[in-house]
Parts: sequence; C-alpha cells; structure tokens
Amino acid sequence: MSKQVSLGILACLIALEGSHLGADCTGVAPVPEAALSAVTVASGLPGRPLYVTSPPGDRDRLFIVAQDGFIHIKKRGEPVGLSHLFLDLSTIVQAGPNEMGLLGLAFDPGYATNGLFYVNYTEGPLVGPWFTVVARYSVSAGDPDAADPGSETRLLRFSQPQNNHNGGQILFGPDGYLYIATGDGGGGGDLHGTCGNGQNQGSILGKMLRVDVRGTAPMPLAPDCGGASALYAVPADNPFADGPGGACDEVWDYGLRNPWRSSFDALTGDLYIADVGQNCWEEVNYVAAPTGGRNYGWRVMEGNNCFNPAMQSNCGQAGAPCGTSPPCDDPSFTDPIVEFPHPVGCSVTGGYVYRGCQLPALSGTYFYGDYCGGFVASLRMVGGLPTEQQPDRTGELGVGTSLRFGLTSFGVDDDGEIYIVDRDGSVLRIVPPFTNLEVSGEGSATPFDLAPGAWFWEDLAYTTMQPVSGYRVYRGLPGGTFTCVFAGAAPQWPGGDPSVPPPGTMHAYIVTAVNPSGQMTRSGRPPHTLSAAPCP
Ligand SMILES: [Ca+2]
Ligand SMILES: [Ca+2]
Repeated sequence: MSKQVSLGILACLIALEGSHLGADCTGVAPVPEAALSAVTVASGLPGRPLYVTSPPGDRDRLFIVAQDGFIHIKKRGEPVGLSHLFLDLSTIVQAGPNEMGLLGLAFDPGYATNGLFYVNYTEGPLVGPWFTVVARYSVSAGDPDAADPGSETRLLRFSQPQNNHNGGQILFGPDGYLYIATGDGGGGGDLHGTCGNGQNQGSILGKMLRVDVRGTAPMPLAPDCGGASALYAVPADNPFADGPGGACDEVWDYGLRNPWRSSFDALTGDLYIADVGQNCWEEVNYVAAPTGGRNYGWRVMEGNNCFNPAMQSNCGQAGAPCGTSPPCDDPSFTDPIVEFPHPVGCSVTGGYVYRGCQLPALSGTYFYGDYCGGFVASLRMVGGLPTEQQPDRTGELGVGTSLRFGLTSFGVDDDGEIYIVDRDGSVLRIVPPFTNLEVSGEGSATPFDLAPGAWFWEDLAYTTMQPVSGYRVYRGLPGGTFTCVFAGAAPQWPGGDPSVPPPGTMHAYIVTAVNPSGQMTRSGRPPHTLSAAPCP
C-alpha cells in the first residue's frame, strides 16, 4: 500500500498551544526565537499618519489615523499600497500647525455590537483660538468599512492657549473608562497661570483624565472642568473628585507636559505614559496597577532633573519655588522609569507592551521610541524596575534611519502584534525574521492538508502580513535530502503530487515560502536538508 506523509501533520496541535492570554491567537504560529524584523504592511497613506489600532475582536482590519483628519482602513491580505477611507474629518479638523490635527482614536469596548468609536482632534481658525474636541462617532448602518460622518456627538471641548502640546491620546482602560491625555497648553516651559498647568489640579491641561463615556460608573458625578456642554460622567473614585470647583474631578494623573502616547499593558493593566520633554530630557513613566493621583513632575522636573521655566535650556537647573508646587526632587513625584537626553532624541513616542501571538519570547517587553531620533527602544519592567533595556533596535528591525523625524506612533492590532507608524505614510509591523517562519512543520499555523483534488497549506502572506512571492513543495524522506517537486504562487497544489511511492515505501513533504527578497522560510526544527536543484 502506498503512503504519503506530510511533515506538517503536527502543525495544528502545536499552533493551538501557542495561544496567549489577552489575544485570540487561533491560526497564528508562535515563533520561539526572540529575533525581530519589520515588514511594511501599508504604504502611500495620505495625510501624515500618526496612530494605528484595531476594534476589539477584529483580526482583519487596521485603522490608521492621519493627522490631516483621515481614518484609513488597511485590510489583511490586501496589497500594501491599498487602503480604504473610513472617515474624513479634514474639513472640521485644524491640522495646520505642526502638532494639531486628528490625534487620537479609540474603539468602544463594545464596538462589535454598538459600532461606537471616539476621536480626539483640534479645531479652530489657523491663527486661533484653538480647541481640543473629544467626540463620539458611529459606523454607518450599511457599511462596516465606512463611518457615519454625521454621527458626531461632542463629549468634551476645551481651549488650547497655544497650538502645540495637545496630547491627544484617548484609550479605554481595563476599567472601561476613557483616559484622555492632555498637554500643558503649549508654548514652552508651561508658563500658564501662576505655576503652570501641569501642577495645577484645577486645570484640565497637563493631565491624564479619566471619564465614563459608557454609563457604567456605579456612582457617577457630573462633569466638572469640562463645562456645561460636557457629555460624560466622572467616576466617583477619581483621585481628586471634590465636586464642582476646586480640583478638576476628571483628573486621574497630573504633572504632564505633552504626553504623546500612553498604553495599558493588555495583560497586567500597568500604565505607561511617555511625556515629551522641553529642551533637555525625554521620559517614559510607569505605574503598576494604577490607582490614579500620580504627579509626574512637570514643570518642576524634566525627566529626573530639575527644571527652571525661566531658563529652559539650562538643563538640570531648579526653578524658583512656586505656590503649592512641590520642590525639585520632592518624594511626592513619580519619577520616570527611563529618560534620554537631547539630542539623542527630541520627542519621545510611547508604545506598547508586547502581548501578541507570534513572538511569545517578547511577551512583557515594552517598545517605545523617539520621533526625531527615529529609534525603536525596548525594556521590560520587572519588580517595578526597567530591565533588558535596549536603547536602539533599529538595526535589528532593518529600518535604517528611515524613521527619523517620522516615528509618530506605535499601535497594536487585535492579536496584540505591534506596529510602527511613519508620518511619511507607512505602517510597519514588528515580525519575526522571514527565515524563522515555517509553513508546513510544527511551527505552522495551518495544517498541511493532503486533500484529494488539491493540497493546501498555510497562507503565510495572510497569517503573518509578510509578503510572499511563492511557495515550494519538497519531497523526500526524513533524514534524507528533499527535492523540490512543485512551485506556485498560491498556498495550494492543484491535484497534489501525481507520484505514488513504491509499495511499502512513503513520500514525505515539506512546504516552504519565499519572499520577494529571496529569503526562504525554515524547513523544520531542526531544519531538513533541501536540494538546491530548482523546482520543476
Ligand atoms: Ca472639582
Ligand atoms: Ca515627569
């Protein structure tokens, strides 16, 4: 009796074990090595992209925010240069000044059923006065790839004294409340009011806000500093909630200058806030299991250093005592977990803790970078301290200097995979090197199916979002040399192998993929010997 054996038979069993807490990893093959690479998943996007995210549970679409007022959809499996316009807010967003525009997007945790999402943008005439708007929109009734542009409900609108430092991140916490990052109002040195906005609990600026936009707070309070037109509730356990007047009830954390990208660890709920510095120091802040009320130090501190608002380039010099602001190095401040000086960088870009499916060795690693320096760095928090610090991983990622003055943001998809957004119009995904992927062996996401009529195997281009130029089927015996017997562009062999092994013997098969750079996926663990002879 003839036998045909696939080396991919074990694939599905192993892949199922790879599923990871926090993400649905079905159909994703984990790669055990920690090595990194990057692949372009979207390019040529108009409008200066600065954020990417996915709705909860949506594994096939990335939503890319562009500063000029667009939200683009990138669908898995589509060509890199193809995208779809989900929402055009370019006529109501003021995106003229460098730091203004459409700055944030957050999908409602119940988006799959209610179709609601939230945006943060600036508006007003080019010369001012300017305002930040946080608004709710809904998807259109008939088309999941189009938002309803007429569905806007404004939840919060507040004045921006200068056109820079607008924060702009909005994100849902593990508690279901919306966190809104606001800048200090702009200019330089936070010269607002008596002692600056960052240290002023009575200002909505220079803060991380926490509000209830979903009606879930058990004891909701009315909006306080958001004003009479605000449409949200304030959770009663916000740290400074004292009713109308006094401290802004909306404030969760304070002492921030221009928090540019914050995130919660999807597994632990730990909070990371990257805060852009003035002229000397960039910083990333961290709080495990946050309970709010933190003072991150601005404008008394810049990173771990004293700051003097009267002499903003005199690094490390303390300013004059001001009002009730604590002095430099006061123990009440929450110091950053990492800082780096100018000109190594000039505008930190916060990122995410990796909790994805494909690179389990990276689980717990926090990625961040710098807009000007264009570097991607990482660290891992252990016991409240940063470990495994890697200040520049751009060489590993193979992105060269392309991200300098372009690294606007990181983002994660529903699988927890991490993306890098380049303001020039592209989105990259952090991936394992192509040569660490496997198509038909134990590291394959889809079992190799020797079905009658046609053989099928993993669609690597779809499951990994890496470009694939073709597949090869090798035939041989374990321990021996495998020879290529078929090559094709699609993940299938119509008809399968016409060759029947002699009685009492068998054929075994390995499938590999080749990318446009000529790299080939691995042939198993440990690798099998493949003949260099070309495919027929
Ligand atoms: Ca109050
Ligand atoms: Ca700080």
